[in-house]
Amino acid sequence: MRVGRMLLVLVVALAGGGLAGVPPAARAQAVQVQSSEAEAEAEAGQRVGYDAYSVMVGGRRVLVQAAEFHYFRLPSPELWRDILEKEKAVGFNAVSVYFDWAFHSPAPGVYDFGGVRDVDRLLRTAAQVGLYVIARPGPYINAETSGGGFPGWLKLVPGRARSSAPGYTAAYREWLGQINPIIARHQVTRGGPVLLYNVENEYAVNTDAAYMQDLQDVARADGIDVPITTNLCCDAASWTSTWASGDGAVQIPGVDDYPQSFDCGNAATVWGAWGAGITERVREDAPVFAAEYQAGAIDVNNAGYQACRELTGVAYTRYFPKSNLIAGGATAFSHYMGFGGTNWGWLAQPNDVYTSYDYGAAITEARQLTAKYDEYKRQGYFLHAVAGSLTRTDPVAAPAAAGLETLARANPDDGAQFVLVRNPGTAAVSSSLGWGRYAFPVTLPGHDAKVLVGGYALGGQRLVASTSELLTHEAIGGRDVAVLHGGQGTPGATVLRYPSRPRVTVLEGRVASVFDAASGDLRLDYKHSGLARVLIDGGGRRPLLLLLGTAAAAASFWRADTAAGPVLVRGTALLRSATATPGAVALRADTAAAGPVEVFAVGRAVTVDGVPVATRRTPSGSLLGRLPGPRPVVLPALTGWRQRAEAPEAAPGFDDSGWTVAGKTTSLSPFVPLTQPVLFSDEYGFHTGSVWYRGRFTATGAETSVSLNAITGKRGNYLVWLNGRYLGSAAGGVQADSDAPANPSPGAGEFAVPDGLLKPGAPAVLSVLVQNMGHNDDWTADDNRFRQPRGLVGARVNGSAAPVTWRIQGTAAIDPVRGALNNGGLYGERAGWTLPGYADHSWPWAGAAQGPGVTWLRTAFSLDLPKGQDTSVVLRFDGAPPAGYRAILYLNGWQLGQYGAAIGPQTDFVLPAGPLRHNGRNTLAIAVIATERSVAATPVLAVAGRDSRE
Ligand code: IPT
Repeated sequence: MRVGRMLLVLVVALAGGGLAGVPPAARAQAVQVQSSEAEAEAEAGQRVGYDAYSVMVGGRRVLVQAAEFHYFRLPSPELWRDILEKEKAVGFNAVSVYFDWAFHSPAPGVYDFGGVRDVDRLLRTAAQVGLYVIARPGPYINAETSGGGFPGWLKLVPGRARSSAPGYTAAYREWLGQINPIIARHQVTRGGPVLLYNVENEYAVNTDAAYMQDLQDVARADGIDVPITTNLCCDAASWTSTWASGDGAVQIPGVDDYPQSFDCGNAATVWGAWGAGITERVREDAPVFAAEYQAGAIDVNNAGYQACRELTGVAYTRYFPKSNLIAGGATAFSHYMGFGGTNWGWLAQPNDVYTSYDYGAAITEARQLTAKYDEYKRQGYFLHAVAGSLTRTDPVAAPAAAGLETLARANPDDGAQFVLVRNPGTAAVSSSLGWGRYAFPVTLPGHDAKVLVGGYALGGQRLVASTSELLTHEAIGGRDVAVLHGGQGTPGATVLRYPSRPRVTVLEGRVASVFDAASGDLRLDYKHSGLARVLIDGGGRRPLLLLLGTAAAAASFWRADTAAGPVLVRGTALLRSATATPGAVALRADTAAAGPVEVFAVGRAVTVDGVPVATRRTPSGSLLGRLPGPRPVVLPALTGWRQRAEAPEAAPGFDDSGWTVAGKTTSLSPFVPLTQPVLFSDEYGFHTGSVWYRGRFTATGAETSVSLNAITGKRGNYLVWLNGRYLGSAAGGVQADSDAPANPSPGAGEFAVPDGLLKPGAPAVLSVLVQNMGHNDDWTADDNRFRQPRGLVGARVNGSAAPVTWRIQGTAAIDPVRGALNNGGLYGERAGWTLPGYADHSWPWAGAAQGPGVTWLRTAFSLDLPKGQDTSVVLRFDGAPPAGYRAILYLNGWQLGQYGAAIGPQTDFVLPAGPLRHNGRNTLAIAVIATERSVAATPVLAVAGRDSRE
């Protein structure tokens, strides 16, 4: 066994030189080597360099095609592999990853890298899948995460965040001291996947060069030896530094491009709202790096993420990223986001996002592939195929086409030309492209673009020019197989050059060919329709199978590299990987429905997920078989809900003696408390979710009302009781730096004291439940936003001068498995009502109206989902989110969502495998926080997607 494995490793290592742009670790995956010992044998560190054209690994140019992925938004390490395999399968060779400080650190000096926080495992998985990693540990990451990645406790650390102030410096060095060694040991230079190391995030205003420099000095001292990058956003006019020179300069400054902005509600009309999105060269000696290339949007106006997917859909993707390539000359870029995921727990920054971080990405939050994924694949495969030429190009004069815009680049060494043809108008244009000696008909719909290739060594062939876009070309079994594509019904022409007349056999479709003996040019003319197949052999070159299809036909192909060369597969819903031995090809593939599968590979036999597939040889030389679809999935109805009201904290006699006394008089926040003492929840160590306050005073009987102010971030609220009597609720304040002067009384609520409620001389208790929604970001690096308090910021009993003494309670204890951001401080959370083991059998059946206040619903269900099949399950509420209450959803103790009209439009909540037991018993708990008497809706289970897979 061991001998066999070593032999395979050797074979693959030899073949590795031919896998241009494939991370070295992909070789390990290609032979399914799992043992780290074998991996170590296969891997040796390679130097990462760069010049003005591209990044280089071991002296070889690499076109870095990445997608952003946030492990912290998918609380299921087993599913990290699923997402990474999908990013790999789309043709990308890298993944860009933020590391969220707050996700790992509940308190100063306390760091957790276990379970869903096991970033070592993440980096290992990336290596096994064969993806490079762009590591982005911040310390500031933005990313719509609570605090922009800053832990809540940083609010108590003196010194401006994102500066060289000593307090902040000590804090971020503590984080880097934890995360850098992990990243460092997974660098390409040590045989791992980490290719680039990005410091800070869009650090362009209120900058401090000493801080920017220290981040890099610390990284170097911690062993980071790959190139250091940063990402600037988006508008050069506002940058105070480009970090291209001087103190704090990075090696490869990148630019974030968001051409479509974030107005998802107007997806139909927005086109380049934030400009053409052409990434600029920031530093002359470094490649053009689009560190974040818009690939979705945050749903700032609650239009729903499907609208964001349209805003940044196929049309956008066909136009802007292609322009970026040729106009900007980018050879490294990352699509933000490739997969958005979920703001589970209290991960979200409250002002821009709700639970879902689907982002309208190409892979949905429920891990399903979309039409945008198809477009990524068309571009991803193309770039993979031409990377050898496209990683070193200069602008050249472009062939012209009346009514269309053209731009071109060429490789000075091999002469390959890349021509962008785009239609900036909204109406279709049919024109003629004068390219070399040829005039080719071209038709482009409005707002569409193509990148055409000419003068190009296509495997063993000479491609003179083509008006079809290239999907890929692969050398398979002694011949070239090339796939070209164009819009349905549009004209296509391809010219290939031969030393002598070749034989042309049209196997399928209608393709006209003319050979010009003088030039040796074979010109093929056709209309893109279905998939035409042309076999060209003789002519002094090895055979070529030319597959000429529509864009949809192109998207039906998958490619993978194996030790015996590349494999092309047509059909299946996903090709995860392939392994080949002379004689057979083994695919790991998903199907969404029964259907044909066609395999272009060396060998006579095919297995899919280990099961042999009966195939026959086609005239194209491929193997054609049929695959079954996934098995049906039956989900149980959710019944047997039990219900229990809580909020004992509202009752006057509640024992709060164990709570923290809130008596501070000062705070580091620039926000001046409206009354004393300081009640900001962070001051007392409660950084996450709900907090309770109890204020005691001696009544005079003259009290008229209670005036409160709470800042919660957008979507938060608070509920107020006096001596156990519910007085009402108010929306929490959202106080950004800019409205500070305009809004001196954020989150104000005025609550009348009912007549006769308070007796002169008797003790009175004011109970306030505040829903803190997470911390503001620090995008402007000025502390006003980030240090904005949470919780009560002012409290006054009107009509009385009696002093009020306060106690506060938040999260009781950090959940060791689910982490610091999972729970807030509701009574039920403190008492373990969220957990599967909690005994609720004495609770009454649900259904009665409850509230205002806090009510819990619980039920359990068992699943027995088909094994070896990927089922994506969601929790679905019927109808629009309710206005009278909000619900916090827990699955087996994992806080996976918040539902309510004040939160956002979301009605489907993804239940990822891991937290969800696919074959076993599960418990759901829902905390309903009602501002009025309500009957809470109960959700159902639904299937968001199912794919067969092993
Ligand atoms: C840019 C950030 O770098 C990233 O973290 C994320 O917040 C993203 O945008 C938006 O989702 S910032 C921007 C102003 C485009």
